[in-house]
Amino acid sequence: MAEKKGPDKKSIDPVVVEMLEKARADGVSTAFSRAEETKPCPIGHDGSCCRNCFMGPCRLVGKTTVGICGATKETVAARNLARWVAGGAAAHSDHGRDMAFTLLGAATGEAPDYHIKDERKLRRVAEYLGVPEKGRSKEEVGADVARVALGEFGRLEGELIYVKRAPAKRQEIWRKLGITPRAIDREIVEIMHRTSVGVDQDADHILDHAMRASLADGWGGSMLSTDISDILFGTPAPVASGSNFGTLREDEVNVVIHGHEPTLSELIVAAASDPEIVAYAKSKGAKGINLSGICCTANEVLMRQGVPLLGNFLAQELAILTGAVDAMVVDIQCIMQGIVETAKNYHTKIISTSPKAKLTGAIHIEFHEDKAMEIAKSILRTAIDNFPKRGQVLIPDIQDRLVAGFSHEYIAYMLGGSLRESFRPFNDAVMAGRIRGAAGVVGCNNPRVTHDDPHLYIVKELIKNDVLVVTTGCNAIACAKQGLLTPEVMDHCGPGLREICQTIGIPPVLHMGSCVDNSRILTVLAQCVNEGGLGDDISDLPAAGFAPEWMSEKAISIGTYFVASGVTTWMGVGSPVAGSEEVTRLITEGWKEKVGASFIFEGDHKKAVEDAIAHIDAKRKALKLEEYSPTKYAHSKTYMPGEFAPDKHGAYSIK
Ligand code: NFS
Repeated sequence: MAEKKGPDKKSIDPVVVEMLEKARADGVSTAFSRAEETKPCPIGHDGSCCRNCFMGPCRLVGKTTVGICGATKETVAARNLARWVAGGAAAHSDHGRDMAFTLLGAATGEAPDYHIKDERKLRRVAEYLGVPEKGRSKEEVGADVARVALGEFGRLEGELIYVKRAPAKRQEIWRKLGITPRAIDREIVEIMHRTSVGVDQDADHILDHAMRASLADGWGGSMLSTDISDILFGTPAPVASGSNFGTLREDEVNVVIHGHEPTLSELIVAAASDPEIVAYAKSKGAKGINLSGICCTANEVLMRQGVPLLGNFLAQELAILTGAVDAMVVDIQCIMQGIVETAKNYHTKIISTSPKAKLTGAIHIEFHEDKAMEIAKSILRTAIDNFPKRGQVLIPDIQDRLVAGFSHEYIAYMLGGSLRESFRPFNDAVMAGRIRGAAGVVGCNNPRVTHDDPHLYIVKELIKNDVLVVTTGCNAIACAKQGLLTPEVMDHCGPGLREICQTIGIPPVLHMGSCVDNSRILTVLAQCVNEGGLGDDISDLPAAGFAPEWMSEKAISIGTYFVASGVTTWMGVGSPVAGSEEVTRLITEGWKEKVGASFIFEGDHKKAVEDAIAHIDAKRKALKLEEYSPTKYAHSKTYMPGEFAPDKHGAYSIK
């Protein structure tokens, strides 16, 4: 029998360890304890269970090699993976659609509490989308941008407009393979059709379409979501804030915002400083209202408003255990049903708000954009009324500082200045070998691995080896909690990367936002290629992707569109297609031939990062760049005791 994990092995975050001890003492179940009690079904885990009709479910193990209809292991594993892409792409894209409706409401006056904040971005996006903007008011342009965006979901013919944001060669690869996304909804629906009983049976063919639907997410639904959120709430620029449970306040009403869409959380932020609401909080004995975020909502309101990050996906139940959370306000996605049960043991009110997501047992205050501020205030009043009902409170006194807010616009501005925004200095640094390459490290938490450990190990290894890291989602929150989003972390970087970060004034780990903001990473990659000197396609770049602790369908969609865009991507935890060697081959070697990148499931995060660094070096070699030398730029730094320093072979260790 496997050794039971004590709290100390469940997370490397001391706050999580402390709260898990409290959970045990209080007799409260959490995702961590349930993961211990419920082992994954080994057949489903490997992608060998087909439940797409009622002749089965067919479990393809042992002597059973085909299902009742004759479906093989390859077909079943490919269908299962494709359906996950459909789920993930649907979630991101439906979020994007709602952002477009909010923009439409803001522009027409039907959502009077929303306004177009970033007119410059609006006019840029209008240009991309072919909306005339000269001589027109921002409201006129905004309404047309929203309509064109909404049209992308059900586009009747042609290709998604944003496809042209990709480098020309990448567009050619997609067209040649027949995987250029046409309409966002269409690609998702087509996955569901093709994978229903008796339709597409060729694993390779099913997987091609999975790539197409994932591209409709990355270069469609998610990209529109990011752009429209920036138009409505502002394009992020560097912002300082804090993270972890130490940001909760004993003497203030703590409202935790959790979920994904910024539509509600932005209004909660605005309502929290309304004098009438502040006065109401004081009338109940609190000093004010303290907001903090969980999951990707946290990243959205951090990037634009500086609201502190309370924790990532696995912290949601634990926050309630502090006894200090007066309300947890949720909208959509990554919200565990378990929070309602946990809250029954404490005073926390769980408030669901989305017309799409009700939580049984929670208070439902449905959010509608035409009455947004009024509803946001009523939510806050419910939280304030709960403040006097607090029992015993335990707030671990641990927090870290962070700098976030690195939109692709800001990175280009930072590198080139406001008059000549450009990726030139970055490309030059890569070509000179000061920066070895770049990696996107993103995605969820998963209690099947030690919480935050693979996330942080990979990021630390990368920066130590002169690889610049861009981060989003739960990885960004893990990095924040360990102080990796501050300039001080420079001392943990390789010398070349440090020199560049010091010159430009950026941390080596750049927080680019929420999971839909992975589309910002696609834009950065395209801009690097277009800048010149690093090949003519994304697959030429010395770059890698990681989702070290993935668990959701959304992470599968993200990983698939990274790969289909040309970035070899390592997914941690384990493989959901392990049951089929053929599917494993198709998404690694097969996709490498087709789209120039592989989708690799590797449960050993130490091996994953080693392989990724070797991959980055191979890409440098193919570009005929100078061979990377870890000691070449080491002269620029005198190493002090306790710092990471290279030996004469370039291996880093604490001096
Ligand atoms: Ni994205 Fe995973 Fe959820 Fe955000 Fe976190 S769990 S796929 S990172 S919060 S969406």
